Amino acid sequence: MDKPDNRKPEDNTSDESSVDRRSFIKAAAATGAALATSAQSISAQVTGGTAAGVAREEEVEIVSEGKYGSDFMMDVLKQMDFEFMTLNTHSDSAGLQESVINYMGNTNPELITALHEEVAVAMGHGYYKIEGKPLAALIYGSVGLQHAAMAVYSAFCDRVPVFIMLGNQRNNPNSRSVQDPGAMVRDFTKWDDAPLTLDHFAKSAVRAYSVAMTTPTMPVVLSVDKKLQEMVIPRGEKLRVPKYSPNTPPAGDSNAVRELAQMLVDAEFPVLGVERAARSQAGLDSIVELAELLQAGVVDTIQRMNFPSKHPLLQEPTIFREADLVLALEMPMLSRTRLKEGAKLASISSFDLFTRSNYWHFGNYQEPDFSIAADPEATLPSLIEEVRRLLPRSKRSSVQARGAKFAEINQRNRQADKAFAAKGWNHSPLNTARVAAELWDEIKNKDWSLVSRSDGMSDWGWKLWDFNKYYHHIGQSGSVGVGYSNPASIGAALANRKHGRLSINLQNDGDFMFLPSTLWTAAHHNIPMLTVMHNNRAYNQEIMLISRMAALRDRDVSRCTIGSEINNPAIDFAGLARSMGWYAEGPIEHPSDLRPAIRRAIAQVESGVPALLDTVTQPN
Ligand SMILES: Cc1ncc(C[n+]2csc(CCOP(=O)(O)OP(=O)(O)O)c2C)c(N)n1
Ligand SMILES: [Mg+2]
Repeated sequence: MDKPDNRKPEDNTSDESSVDRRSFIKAAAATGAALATSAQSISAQVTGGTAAGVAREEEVEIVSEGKYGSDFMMDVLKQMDFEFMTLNTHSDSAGLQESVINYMGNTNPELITALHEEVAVAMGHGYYKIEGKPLAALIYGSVGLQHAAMAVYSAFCDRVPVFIMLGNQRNNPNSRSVQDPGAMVRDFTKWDDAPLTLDHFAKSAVRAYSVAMTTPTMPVVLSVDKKLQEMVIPRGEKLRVPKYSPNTPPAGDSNAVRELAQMLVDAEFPVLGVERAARSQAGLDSIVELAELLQAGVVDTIQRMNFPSKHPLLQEPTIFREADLVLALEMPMLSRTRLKEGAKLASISSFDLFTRSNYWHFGNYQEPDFSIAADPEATLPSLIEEVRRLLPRSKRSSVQARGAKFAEINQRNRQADKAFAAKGWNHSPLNTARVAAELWDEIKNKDWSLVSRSDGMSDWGWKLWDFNKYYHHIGQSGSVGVGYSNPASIGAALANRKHGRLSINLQNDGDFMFLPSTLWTAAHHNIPMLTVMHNNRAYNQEIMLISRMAALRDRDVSRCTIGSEINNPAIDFAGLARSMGWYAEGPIEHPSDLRPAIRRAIAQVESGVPALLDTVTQPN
């Protein structure tokens, strides 16, 4: 009889065909378990599939007697302290999944069932933007990764780390295995590997995490061979878990920082452009401090929660034209063509420290006059220090004067927004500004977090609500790929749950329908959140584009909903949500029905239940 200890790892596993009913029954019998016992309670594993794929009785191993490859893998992952592992279950990760369940007790990580692999990765995207650390996603290496690909690309564009593990069978051409699974997403991940041994897994897993978490943060992929997962670790085998030491993010060189500080101090009308500048509340606070110290205007593309939405120094992008110096903070796509002739452009960005070339996400070369390749959040404290040191007393009054000018412009912009919001206030379908305003009245005294893109509901949330904490908003998608928002919002809501925050998702109908199954995951895992539909029953942006095209060609604009409406039949979003365990109301078409529905839905969310309001809205 073969002792598992003596066998080579590759003999010591089961492939899909060997886990047939006959061998499962033998395994159950070998442990003394009753045949009627459910699969979860049988602690046995069939090992050693033969060439014909039939397991022999003597090859049955009892889990509790030894450690398996996937147990060791979890030992390695323990120090990363993954709170959650999203997955769509598959045979090539059966070893890992079982180790999470029984070896780890389904805690740190806890498995989160995703009904589509794109959901598994996009949830990681949203989760990171609240929690500041990644979750792990366990995905079928071949077909699963194909489903997940757009979500990987969105995370890459948005500089978000997701720790993706792929189940794969390197040695089995009869399975849906892949020779080089990472290849498909290599253009939009930072690093990947397919370890050959457990020792190799340990080193690569820690490296992958370190690479993913170092600025610029990005997704990484680790292909985990099924046989490695399932092998019994031979007795006496010495395996160690490499220690993970987080890298400090790259901060700007002190001479360069001093030079930049001098440029800022000398500028007459400086403006900060902020994109993915803040990674945490500390980053947001630093940007506020620098802006206030200089009384500089701030233009925010809101890819992160960089700057308070009601701050008087916040400006519209047109202000770039008036600046004599623009400092772009993690904003590599800001083109100097948007600046006035002769204006200077400076940059602090980690973009050049790592990027990829095939899938475009970078814009034209920025042509900065002065550039520091570094992480803005890590660099800002020393820049603030230098500015404070260099700012002469004699400049104080001119600094205050330009601050007053920015505040005046900000005030004008806000008044224009308010006037615009009031247009069509009583319309049915609903005015999106009214939906955002009524919602705000109900949440403003609560601890809330907007877990969707700020341009949801035509930016009205961003324009009308008071965003001032880092977790108030998760920023945009990175790729602008439709289908991101619904699952990313649930990932962010999952992160918000333990903090007791009220997660709000302003959800476009087109985006929703890519992955409606996302809702089931929220209900199944008790993730409370309020989803309010921007249900304009259309891919409205596309209708606008096609209509413009028709107008330019002097042809019939009225037909341009063809191919872009999501109507006839109208989707019953409330019914769909209820079918997956959500509290839901709608369609809500009349403004007078809105406020009571919001109150009822929030009460549900506060009792722990996800709730959806199907608000039928104006196109914009
Ligand atoms: C994956 C993907 N497919 C197609 C597009 C093209 N696209 C851009 S906007 C848009 C419409 C989005 O509709 P919806 O989410 O309902 O928002 P609305 O425009 O109605 O506000 C589409 C299809 C895209 N960005 N991503
Ligand atoms: Mg729509």
